[in-house]
Amino acid sequence: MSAVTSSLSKHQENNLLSLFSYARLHLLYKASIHGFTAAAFHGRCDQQGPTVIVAYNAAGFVFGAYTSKDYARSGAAVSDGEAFLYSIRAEKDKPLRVGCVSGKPAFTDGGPGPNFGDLVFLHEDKPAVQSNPGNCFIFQEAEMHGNDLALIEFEVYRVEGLGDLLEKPWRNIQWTSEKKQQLMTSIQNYLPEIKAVNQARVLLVGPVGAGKSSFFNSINSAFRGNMTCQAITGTAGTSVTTQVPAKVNFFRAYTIKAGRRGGTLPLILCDTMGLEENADTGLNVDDVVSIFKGHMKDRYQFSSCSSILEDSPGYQKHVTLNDTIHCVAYVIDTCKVSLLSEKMLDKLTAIRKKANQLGIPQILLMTKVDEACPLVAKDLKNVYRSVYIQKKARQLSDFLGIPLSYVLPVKNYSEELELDQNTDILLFMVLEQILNYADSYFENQITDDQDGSNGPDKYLELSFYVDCCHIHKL
Ligand SMILES: Nc1nc2c(ncn2[C@@H]2O[C@H](COP(=O)(O)OP(=O)(O)OP(=O)(O)O)[C@@H](O)[C@H]2O)c(=O)[nH]1
Ligand SMILES: [Mg+2]
Repeated sequence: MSAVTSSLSKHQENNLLSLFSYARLHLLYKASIHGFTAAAFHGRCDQQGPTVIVAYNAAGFVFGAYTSKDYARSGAAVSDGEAFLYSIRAEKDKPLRVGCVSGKPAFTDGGPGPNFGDLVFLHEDKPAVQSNPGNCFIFQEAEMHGNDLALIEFEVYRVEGLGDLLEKPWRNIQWTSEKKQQLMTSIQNYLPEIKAVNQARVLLVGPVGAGKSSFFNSINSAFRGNMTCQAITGTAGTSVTTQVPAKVNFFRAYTIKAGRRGGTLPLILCDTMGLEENADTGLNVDDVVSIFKGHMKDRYQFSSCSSILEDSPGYQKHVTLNDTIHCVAYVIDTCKVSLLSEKMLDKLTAIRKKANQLGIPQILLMTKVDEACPLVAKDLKNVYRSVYIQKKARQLSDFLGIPLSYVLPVKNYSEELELDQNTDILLFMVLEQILNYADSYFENQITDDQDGSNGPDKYLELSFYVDCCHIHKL
């Protein structure tokens, strides 16, 4: 499924955003893809909170309506003091903004297309607008839409307020070179609690394009001391991990070196193909369970039609605690939190359930904090002061039932050519936390051995148990 993209040019988007105090736009509906019908509009735009309609005509006008209220097909006339109609034209610097006449309703919340009285969109389920100014909104038709009432595109965006900066950050970070050095040293010196295990094995799971591979590249770069791109990254509707056959559709277990000729870190980052909404595309839950249990070998080639089987070439039958996953990091794009679909949340919940059953600690990485909040883009040190990022962290914690303390914002390297101290610090903080949680996993294995009579063999038994679970699907 290819991604649905906005038809707004950067100039038009900036002009539209200038009508709001401080907001970002999420595309909910695009008529050329979803249909120029009232049913398609309501299916995607009802109960979405504040939204803005963006209609395009062949005369070059981009115009529409904002409401802070829900569409709900209630049949009621809705009053909304914040509602307005607007129009953007390339040759004009400032958009036209027309507020609602006081005391008049902003729109009729019916079953047909959005009806702002003076402008009725998707009129009679067609790519058309009915224009009748002078009742609730006063405007000149030539200025609003140039008297061209046929639409070449019609979109609706959710408008999300970005909020400001908190007076006090919700987590304290020292943004100093000493802190960076201390974090690096503590990660390099990390030793898993269990002697038989050499490296903490961390699995990165998340929707397509969330930044899983970029997270590995970023950590690798930060430790190397220069930018690296070992894992292939990119943007597309489907997982980059499946686009170039025989090149990137692999399960990868990456080791990381401290410096070019330095030693290997006590950490393995396992990168997977992205999760997709549909049941039969992207990474499937059965494959995730096989990875949890250590059965998937490095470079196993994912297949979206079937999960790994015991007789598959990349299946590792005999596993030890070195092969199992010790911590799962869910990777979610902060910009897309409110667009996570039920289907995607169901998939993530199914994976969480399996991880819980196996006692694997889980953490949530919110990537692209720079894209999500301009205040963070301006200065990464604002990451724990941004009201928007905090709101998204809380939302994610709610959606997935993961305590807020396990939700960590992060910014990956994406287009930079040089490393940045603050980006490194945030990345290392995440890594340090991951290692702490991996330790909880190891500690649990040890506390299970209450009488202390079991040496390393205990873990061979455990691994055997893991294996049996798989075979007998206990
Ligand atoms: N600005 C910004 N861009 C990011 C960040 N993380 C990733 N990106 C960009 O997002 C796009 C997707 O990143 P990937 O790392 O390929 O995502 P992925 O989760 O591995 O995707 P699949 O393997 O396709 O499932 C790339 O263009 C990255 O450069 C981030 O923190 N900030
Ligand atoms: Mg990837």
